[in-house]
Amino acid sequence: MELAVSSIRESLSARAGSLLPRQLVEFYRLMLLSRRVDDREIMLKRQQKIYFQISGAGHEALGVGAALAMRPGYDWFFPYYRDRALCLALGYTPAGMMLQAVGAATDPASGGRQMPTHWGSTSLNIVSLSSATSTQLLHAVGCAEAGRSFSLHPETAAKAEGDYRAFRDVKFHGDEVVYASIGEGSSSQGEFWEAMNTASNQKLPVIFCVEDNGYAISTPVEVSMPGGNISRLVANFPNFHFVEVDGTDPEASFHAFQSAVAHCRAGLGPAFVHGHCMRAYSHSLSDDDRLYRPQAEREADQLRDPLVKMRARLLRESILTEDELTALEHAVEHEISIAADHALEAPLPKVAEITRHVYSDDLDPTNSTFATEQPSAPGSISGGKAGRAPSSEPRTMADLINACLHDEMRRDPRIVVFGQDVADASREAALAEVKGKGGVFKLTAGLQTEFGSERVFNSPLAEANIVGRAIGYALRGMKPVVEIQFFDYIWPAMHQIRNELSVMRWRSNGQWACPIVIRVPIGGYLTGGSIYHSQSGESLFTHIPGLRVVMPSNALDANGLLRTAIRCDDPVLFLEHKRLYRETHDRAPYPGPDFAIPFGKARIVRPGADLTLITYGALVPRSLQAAERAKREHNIDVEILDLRTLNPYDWQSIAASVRKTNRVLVAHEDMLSWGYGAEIAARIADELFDSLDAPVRRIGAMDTFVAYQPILEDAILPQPETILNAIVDLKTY
Ligand SMILES: Cc1ncc(C[n+]2csc(CCOP(=O)(O)OP(=O)(O)O)c2C)c(N)n1
Ligand SMILES: [Mg+2]
Repeated sequence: MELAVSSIRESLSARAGSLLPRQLVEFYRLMLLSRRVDDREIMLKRQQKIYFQISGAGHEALGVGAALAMRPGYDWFFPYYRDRALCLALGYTPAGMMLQAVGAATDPASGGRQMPTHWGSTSLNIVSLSSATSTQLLHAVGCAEAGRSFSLHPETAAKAEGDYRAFRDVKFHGDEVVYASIGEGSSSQGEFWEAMNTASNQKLPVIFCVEDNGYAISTPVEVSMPGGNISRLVANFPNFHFVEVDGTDPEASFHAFQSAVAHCRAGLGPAFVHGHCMRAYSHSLSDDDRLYRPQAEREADQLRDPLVKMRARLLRESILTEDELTALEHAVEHEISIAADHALEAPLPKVAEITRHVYSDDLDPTNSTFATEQPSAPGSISGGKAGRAPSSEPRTMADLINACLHDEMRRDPRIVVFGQDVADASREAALAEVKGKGGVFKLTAGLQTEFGSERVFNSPLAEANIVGRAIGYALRGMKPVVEIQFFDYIWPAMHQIRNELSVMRWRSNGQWACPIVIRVPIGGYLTGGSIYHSQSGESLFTHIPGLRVVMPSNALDANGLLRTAIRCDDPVLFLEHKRLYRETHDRAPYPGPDFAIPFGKARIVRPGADLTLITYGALVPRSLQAAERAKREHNIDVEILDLRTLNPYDWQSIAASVRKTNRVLVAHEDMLSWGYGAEIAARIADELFDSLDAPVRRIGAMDTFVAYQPILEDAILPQPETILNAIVDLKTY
């Protein structure tokens, strides 16, 4: 069967005219295969043997046309749930689809973790998709950018030991094309426009396919789209090749994609294929379109059913007889029956393996690979020619983060840095006259000047664009280290972080991963930062499985933890407290280019016997002030633990300290209720109850926003005085 598809693809690519009779038959067979897999799934759903069904019925001609114009395992695919016919024509098997429908352990895309139609195949370059509409378009853009980068610098694809590169295979050809599809309703998502912007601007070889069936569930196209025609709205994007086509016509669809592929492969820019399809069934089996579509409208739509039209054509043009069609249909049914029977008997996923692939199995950032915690001796030069000597002069957190970025970019050519205003100057010529910006906090200063504009560049002002593209880069094996300018503006990227970045490895059962680093300035105590430049909110991210969350409190830790974050194989949210960037008390000498600190290892900032104070970030220096006063004024000896990484966190050190002191206070800058401390306090109460001589206390900001006027900010955020009072209260409980 696979042979038939590849031979038709080769014979098709050689010709531009109308399809030969045998090619039309193969086209029809693939369309029919798709429809009949849907029909079988519908039957199985009605028999309660599968748990969800959504069909590709009505989209088959466009899908097969796209697949036959492209190259499986060579080009890249970011399809959506209606692309059953596309996937089958690329070589995905009905058996693979059925295995996903029943939720089998051997489901090739997700091992029983995702709904049916959430395809994924590493050999076919079909990237695992989520249910979220349009998110994958930004991944497609990043994927195309990574392909371009590898083809310009093939040496960067080389494997390397000691970091994520050992586990990330790289494939590239130089002229591969990236396909990404959505329904017309999904073009209302901002991510659609963000992806179109970058693909256009960068002339990337991405084919955007909009499969227009006139409805988004029950919402007709004119409700969400001005004028009701997406082609008209996108027509002015530069560098695009545009085609609007009857997506129920196999030949027209195939030729539309042939021209789109030719434009992209030639490096002329992206393409936009707008296919007018129809919905042969309701949106999904959970929907009944008779509730919102009049009968006459539904009947008119059925006349455009591509399967019905194609069958009639094969008969009309005497390409196949009725008997031959029946034989073909029987063969397809037979293939599907075998696939369904096989799926219904397939082994189910093991409950014991539920948490497998939340994080990388290959590289554990808590392990000794990263335990080079001793700074190199000053004067010794490690890291080769490019390495820099450790120095004894103390440097700020901002300096040592910047130094780590320089070191790692020298060491690993797959690193790219992008975000808002992170370049020294986008207009390179200006650098002859000006110093360069390098980030609003200057953390990326000098990177573009040293590593060039291909590796360090400004993004558009769109946070989902930054994280979504980074995911695409990382899927191809690159290492984006991106910046979100302020934590307060991370929310447009939250959808990408929560629904794509953190879940990619788990939902694909370990087949796809996107280990990027997101650096984010966070926190208050700035005086005047107010609501949109001083917020915290780390617990919203520690609540996300699959995402590592790091928050250093001093220059040395920031340097060593950022190095681990960059080398590791999991996505990392790296929270940098703005107030600590240039403090003098947290400075440290530059520790050399190989200094790394494992995740999940707390630091004892101050040993003590009477009370354990668990904290992190800007509350570390404030806690230290409070502890010194507690000793001086009340003779209370406080032990301070700086967690440094919030996920994973160092339970062993917490437990050891609490067992010693029997009293514990958790202090953080973020709001108290549902804050990070709630989890730590609950676990201590649960597992260390017998060691406690007093209740577990918490300190956090008031449950409100950070205000502009300093007297308000001071009252809202925890102060050393607040911590001191809690220490005294707890000791005398
Ligand atoms: C971000 C997001 N919001 C809402 C949904 C729920 N949803 C699933 S499909 C769909 C309609 C999509 O319509 P369209 O893009 O036209 O594609 P079609 O299903 O018609 O092919 C909606 C609202 C979702 N999956 N993702
Ligand atoms: Mg639609």
